[in-house]
Amino acid sequence: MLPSILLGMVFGVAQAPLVPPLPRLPLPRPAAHATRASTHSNHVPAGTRDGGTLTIALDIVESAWKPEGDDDPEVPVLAFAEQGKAPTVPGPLIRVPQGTEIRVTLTNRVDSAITIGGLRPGVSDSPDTLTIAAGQTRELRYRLTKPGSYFYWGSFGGTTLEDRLWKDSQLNGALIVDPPEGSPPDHVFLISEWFHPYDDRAFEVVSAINGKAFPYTERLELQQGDSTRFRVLNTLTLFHPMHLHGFYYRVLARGSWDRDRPLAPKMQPLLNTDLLPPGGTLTLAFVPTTPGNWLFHCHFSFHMNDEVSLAGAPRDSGMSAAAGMSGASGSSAEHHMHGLVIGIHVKPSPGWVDDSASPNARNIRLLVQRKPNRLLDGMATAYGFVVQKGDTPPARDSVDLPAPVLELERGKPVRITVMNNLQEPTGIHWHGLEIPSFPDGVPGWSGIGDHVFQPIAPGDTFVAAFTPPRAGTFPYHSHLNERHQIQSGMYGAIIVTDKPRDLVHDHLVLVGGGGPAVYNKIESPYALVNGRTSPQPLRLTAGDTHRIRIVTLHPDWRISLTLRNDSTIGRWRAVAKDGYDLPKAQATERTANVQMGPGETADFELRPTKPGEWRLEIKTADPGWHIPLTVVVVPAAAPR
Ligand SMILES: [Cu+2]
Repeated sequence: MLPSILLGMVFGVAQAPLVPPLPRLPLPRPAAHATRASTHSNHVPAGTRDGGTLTIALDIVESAWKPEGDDDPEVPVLAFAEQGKAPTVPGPLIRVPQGTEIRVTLTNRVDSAITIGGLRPGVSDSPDTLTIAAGQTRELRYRLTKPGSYFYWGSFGGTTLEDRLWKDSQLNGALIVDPPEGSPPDHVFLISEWFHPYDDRAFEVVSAINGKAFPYTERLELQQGDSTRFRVLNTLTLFHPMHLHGFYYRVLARGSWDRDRPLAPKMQPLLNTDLLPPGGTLTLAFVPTTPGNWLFHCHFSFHMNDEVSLAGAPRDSGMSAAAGMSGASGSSAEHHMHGLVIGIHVKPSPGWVDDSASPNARNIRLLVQRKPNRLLDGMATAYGFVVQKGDTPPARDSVDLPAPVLELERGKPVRITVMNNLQEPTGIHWHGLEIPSFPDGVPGWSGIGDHVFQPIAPGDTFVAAFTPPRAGTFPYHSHLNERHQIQSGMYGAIIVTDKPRDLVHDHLVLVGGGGPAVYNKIESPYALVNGRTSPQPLRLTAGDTHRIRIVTLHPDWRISLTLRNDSTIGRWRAVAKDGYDLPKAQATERTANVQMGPGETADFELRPTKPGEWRLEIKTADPGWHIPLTVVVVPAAAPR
């Protein structure tokens, strides 16, 4: 597996404006005897239950998998099949009550040895794998005693979960152990990826949830107000910042393929974006309180755009006309999203009325514009925002960096008129705000019934009317062609408060894109902190409590932030996550270091005791760029 840095490098170049897309590459063909894998939504458990025993026979077979539409490519994979049935991607669901005895017969029907992990979570303290030679059968008997969300997996003999590329990448199955009293209804989402590298470091890749990539993923039909529970299983060696539109979710457990860690109720955070680690699992619950169309998706733009789609890639490896074929598929706006996206329709309760429109709303006119030669030492065009003040519009080629902070008052309605002065369509998402679906800003998706938000065409306007119900720190950003538009600057902060901010003690650190990542060609970082590659220092006062609001919105990177001086890492108190104030048990003082993915916000309180100079080191979690932000602590004003 290529580390995400390489993903960023290749994809970054592909997304640079005026650089043609990489040619689509020929895909390997399924073996002649391969059986088409069916896909499923992890709702029906496999095997035969008899009292306290589950008997299941799993074969490992050559298969062919179609992760997207009927006309899109089919690729070769190894897959699990319940004996006597067609292979499936993901593999058969194993779901039993705690204490069940498992009798599993594994038969390797492919011509390589296969290593299997994750079938026996909780049985052994160390990671538990076994290898089955080609043609061999193994029988296992054990008891599953620890409730939780797990997955089993297979890889070529002697390799591990981390080594898998394309052929063995779909050897995955969900394994859920329910407590004796049972679990509330849930949806089990298994994330997988088929990744085919080529010699010249190019690749073809598709990312899927339960065997299908958006827009072919399962559509959830929920009823307004119904408790909803997800178990998310990440079989990749990549992180995924999983973002839910419209609602906060409660994290009930975080784990990995071989162990699960339930959180005590008072330690369960409420958030809308959580960084799911490689091999990790996440169990979450939420209540869809507002009807309409919503999304649950990975917030890395290259895990939800056409870079993780095989549509358009040639299937015949003899085809030479492949070069130059575009990967873009479908012209409907909904199809701007691919890969790791789940669509959610929430049906309104009887009698529900949308009361978000208000005649007394405050008006904000937000212009979306571009300024050539503004980023990357003049090499790249900045995309961004300007708030119009008065009747005279600002210059058409002006862009404010950092983007204007939208200072909103909790409970006070606003009407934000977005004017698109770009030469391409866009849509703006007010990330994390609990507002109606229509202004949520996902083109071709947000809305209810046939009242669906459409992309804002060049020269057009869109009015987002809503009332922010909660005080906190939120991002706003482009939700169309995000890789390019957010990389180029289309992101900013929304700060919702009850009273005007005390700017002496309340500080914003906005980290995000600073131009397309044209690696090795330029010196300056392709990122900005507070709109600059060399940000202006923060000024704090010794003895005072300061609030630092961090917003990270680089579409490609996990970002690490550490407050330090030459010898010491500082300490701060966590006070909010994703705009939600932390309850007392979670609002703890801790080492001033945090790792955040795109779309996450976090607020910390800092009380420097004496004057001096600190640095907030802001850098990519993987090798990439580094921008230090100087933090100057000045003496407290002399007492009078
Ligand atoms: Cu992702």
